[in-house]
Order: sequence, then C-alpha cells, then structure tokens
Amino acid sequence: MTLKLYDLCGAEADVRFSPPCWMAKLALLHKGLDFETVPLRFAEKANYPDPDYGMLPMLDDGGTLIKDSQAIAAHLDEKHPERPLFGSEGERAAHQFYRAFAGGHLFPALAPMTFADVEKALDDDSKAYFREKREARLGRTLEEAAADEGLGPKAEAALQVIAAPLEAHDFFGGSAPNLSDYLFGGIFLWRRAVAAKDPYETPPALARWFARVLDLYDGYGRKAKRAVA
Ligand SMILES: N[C@@H](CCC(=O)N[C@@H](CS)C(=O)NCC(=O)O)C(=O)O
Repeated sequence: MTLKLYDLCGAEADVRFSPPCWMAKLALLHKGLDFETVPLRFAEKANYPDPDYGMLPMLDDGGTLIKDSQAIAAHLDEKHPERPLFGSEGERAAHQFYRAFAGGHLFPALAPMTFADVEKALDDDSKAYFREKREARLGRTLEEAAADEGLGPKAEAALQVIAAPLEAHDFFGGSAPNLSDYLFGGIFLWRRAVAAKDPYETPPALARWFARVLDLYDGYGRKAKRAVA
C-alpha cells in the first residue's frame, strides 16, 4: 500500500517549504520507504485529510492517518524498526533538547526574517490567510519583522549553539544522520526554498553539515525546487 505524505506547497506545487513536512519526508527516506507526496496549499484546507486538524504534514499509511511530524517519525520507527531513526537512547534524549532548542530559540530567530519570503512564494488565496495569522503571531507586519536588524545576531547566536556538535561530528547522529538531522535539516530546507540570501553568517561546520544533508538520499533536498534562484 502506498504511503502518502500530505505536504504543504506554495503557488508552485513543487515548491515545498514546511519544516515539519521536510522532517517527515527525510524520515521516510531514511527508512528507504516508497512514498508519494500530495501537495496542498494553506488555502486548500478543505482538501486536507483532516480539515479540522488543519496542519501538515499528515501521513496516510494504508488508510491510517498519522498527524504531526514527531508522531509520523514514531509511527515509522514502530512499524519499520529496521534503520531506526535514533541509534541509541542517548540520541533520543539529545533529540528532546534539540527539539526544545529548535522550537524555543532557532525557529523564533529565523521565522521573523523568513515569513515575508514564504508569503511571496504563496498563491494569492493563501497569502492573505498566512499574512493575517503570522502578523498576529509576530505582533508586527511581515515587512517590519523582515527589516529588523536585530535578527541577524539573534540567528547567529542560535546557529553557534547547534554548530557545536558538528565541529567534531558529521551529523547530529554522529557518523550517520538521525531524526535530529532531519529536524534541523527541515528548518534550513524551509529557508532554502524561499529565501534568496541569509542575513547572517552561517558557522562553517553548520554549512558543511547542511551540504551533507542536501546530498542525502540521492540529493533529495538539493534537487528540491526553490521559489528563488
Ligand atoms: N506539530 C506539528 C506542526 C505542524 C505545523 O505547524 N504545520 C504548519 C506548516 S509548517 C501548518 O500546516 N500550518 C497550517 C496553518 O498555519 O494553517 C508537526 O510537527 O507536524
């Protein structure tokens, strides 16, 4: 039975940017599973497999619907224990720290400078919805947030932290990627899909790691369509 990953897209159906959708796709690739992606826009909620939940990714596994990227990862590990998404309990514990850091520090540093770029990549119907929701969250317009010069240093401070383990290791998982690589990989693939340039310096170890992530699985990330050149 085909696995179907419902994946957020922009005006162009092959521009995929959502960080948790990226994490889910990289987890499916890690498992070596065949899957198809179903592109859906913000404004197409009525077509989501669960419109009331209203968020992506969702995974349809032979008629069972799994919502939430972490739940999808847990489901894949339970159903396909070969090629586990973590090599040890320690990696699993570290992932909880990385999740908290991504949600509490990294994403909040990058989101205000990225939302205006995301909006540009959307279809007209989705633009109004996205702008309203994100401006309410930011407490300012997308343009005001994007122009905030304090964001670069804030992003750099967060990037320095996650670059630390990569000084001595190829991946957050050590010598091979684990779910934490897909968590952070998803965040940088999100920016790569929509942002023409970064208003911050990327630590070299992090840049080398991201190049490795882009090359994984026959260059799945590197081949992904971007809304910008
Ligand atoms: N905790 C969820 C978060 C999913 C989520 O926030 N998805 C966003 C896209 S990145 C979404 O679908 N948003 C729909 C909306 O804002 O209406 C997960 O990890 O899957």
